[in-house]
Amino acid sequence: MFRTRSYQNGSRLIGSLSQDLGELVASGELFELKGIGKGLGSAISQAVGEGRWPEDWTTLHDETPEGLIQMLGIPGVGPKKIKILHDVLGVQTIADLQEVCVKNEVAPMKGFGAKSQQKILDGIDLLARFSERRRLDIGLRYGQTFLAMIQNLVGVERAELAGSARRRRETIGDLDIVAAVQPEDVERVTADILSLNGIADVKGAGDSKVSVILDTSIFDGGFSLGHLDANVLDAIGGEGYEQLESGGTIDAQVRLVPPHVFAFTLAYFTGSKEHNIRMRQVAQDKGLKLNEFGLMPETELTGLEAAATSLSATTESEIYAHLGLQFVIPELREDMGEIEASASKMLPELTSLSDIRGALHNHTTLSDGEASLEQMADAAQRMGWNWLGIADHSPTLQVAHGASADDLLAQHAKMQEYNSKWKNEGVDFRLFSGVESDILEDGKLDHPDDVLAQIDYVVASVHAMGKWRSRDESQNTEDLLKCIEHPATTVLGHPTGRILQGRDGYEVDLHTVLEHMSEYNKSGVLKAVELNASPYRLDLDWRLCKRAKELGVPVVINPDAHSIKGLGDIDYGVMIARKGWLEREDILNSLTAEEMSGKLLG
Ligand code: DGT
Ligand code: CA
Ligand code: CA
Ligand code: ZN
Repeated sequence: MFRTRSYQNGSRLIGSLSQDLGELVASGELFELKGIGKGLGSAISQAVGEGRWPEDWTTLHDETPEGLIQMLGIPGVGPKKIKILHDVLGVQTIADLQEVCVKNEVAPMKGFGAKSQQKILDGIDLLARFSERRRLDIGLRYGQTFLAMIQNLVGVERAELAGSARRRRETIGDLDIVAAVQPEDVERVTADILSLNGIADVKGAGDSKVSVILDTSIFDGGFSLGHLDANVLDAIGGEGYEQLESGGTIDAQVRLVPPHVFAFTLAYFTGSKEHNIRMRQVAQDKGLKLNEFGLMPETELTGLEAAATSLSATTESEIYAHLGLQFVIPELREDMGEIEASASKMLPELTSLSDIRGALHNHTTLSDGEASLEQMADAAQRMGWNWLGIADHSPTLQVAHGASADDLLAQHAKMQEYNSKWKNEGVDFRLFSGVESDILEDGKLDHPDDVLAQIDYVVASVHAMGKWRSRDESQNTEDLLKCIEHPATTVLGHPTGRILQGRDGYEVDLHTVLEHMSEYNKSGVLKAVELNASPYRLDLDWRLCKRAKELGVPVVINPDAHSIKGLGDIDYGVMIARKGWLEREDILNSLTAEEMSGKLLG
């Protein structure tokens, strides 16, 4: 049984080789590689030489039920356990396994127990959630890597990411790529795509469409999740998640079309479906037909033949212009009012990364961050920011080493010193000292008022998820309202507590919460809502960003960085802010240090 491990190691080793495998076999050097034993080495030699694996291997593979192989994907379940479950309980599929766990038949078995049974159930849950969709950050990493490879192929004139990845949805079902290829090159480009790195399986190819499954080998072996805060790691299923993620896959479809229809195909497969339906109506009202091949007068012809009668467009802008519409950026194509705004030339001028001058919710080693105050400040300056807010955890959150009042105030004093120093040196940068306070019973904050009054601001957020998720919406909403009423509360942090692909947030009526915050802002008291930029959260949801804007509640995009690298998550926050219609003046991040200081300190 221990052979499984050595085979897995061998497989990883072969996958990461830079030398030609054929040469290694021919020269016998293969056997000198660390981790390639006699049995594995001769099997590989046979496969390379004769094009087939040893017969006992293929027989074993053929005779092993598919379900047992799929079970290997469940975190914490290895071949040894699978064999026992199969031999003793007759388990053949993941569904079988779930059933025997629910019936409590696994726990009493030798070597398992109640804890292990629960872990298997959690693992099945995680696998199911995870195989449906991927988070935006992961989807984009795959998408941009695969796209760059395709753009590099000879015969590909243009290629773009389409679908939900291009629209920057918070999770991605599958990747869609559109490539402009001359008809005579389609066959060769198709073959070249199929021979690219990172393709774990081919679902279909031909007829101008290639469907594949990508796995992490597309990243040349380099794949890590970076630092995760304890809370998030726990919510996504603990350590097992990293194993899943690094073995994860995503489906991708590439459509090869003649260059003159590229813009139409790109627009079609960018979607959303709802946006497309509205676009087709606009076209129809003008007596035109819009589809993935073109924009043409009603005709008997179909497909590419009909496209011969299409109005011409080499960019999407031209398609919108033909319909009397302003160009709609992909993030807004969700039928959330963008067609109407476009028709009346009232589309927002969306914010972008270059507007960002700082953020208010970040951690240091004072609580569960990896970097010191000095390292975080230095990184923010190098990013071109003019200010940085530090909001370490409060004492109640013990898993995150919440800081005591004394330590908090000491850090505050240190920040004041740095600020004076920078001021004297003429450096346009300053630190703001806050705290990420847990929201406690009855919406109370986690430090005495006199402590909170000494620092610059409070990000109030819920971390006792178990409790909040077990309560009803009205109770949670009421506690949030009370918390907002506290004079020290400036920012409502990750307002629902959701972890994408991990767990739902607690029930809360955010419309009421935002309306409450709106009243304060109308009377000149700053109450801002966070758009947590961690790709695990992206909370405030983009659908509500627009509502916050309408109500005049400022949004602050916060990376919630737990390391220097974590500051980079601001990118995902900006993507979602754009998707949520936010402009420069809707976000606190665009303020100068001076303006921010005025807002926080009066
Ligand atoms: P996903 O993959 O679930 O994250 O979401 P999308 O938006 O990428 O959806 P997908 O991959 O099924 O299709 C890509 C785009 O193709 C979609 O956004 C709009 C377009 N599309 C697909 N099917 C239809 C359809 O039946 N009608 C219309 N109007 N458009 C469609
Ligand atoms: Ca898709
Ligand atoms: Ca698709
Ligand atoms: Zn935080």
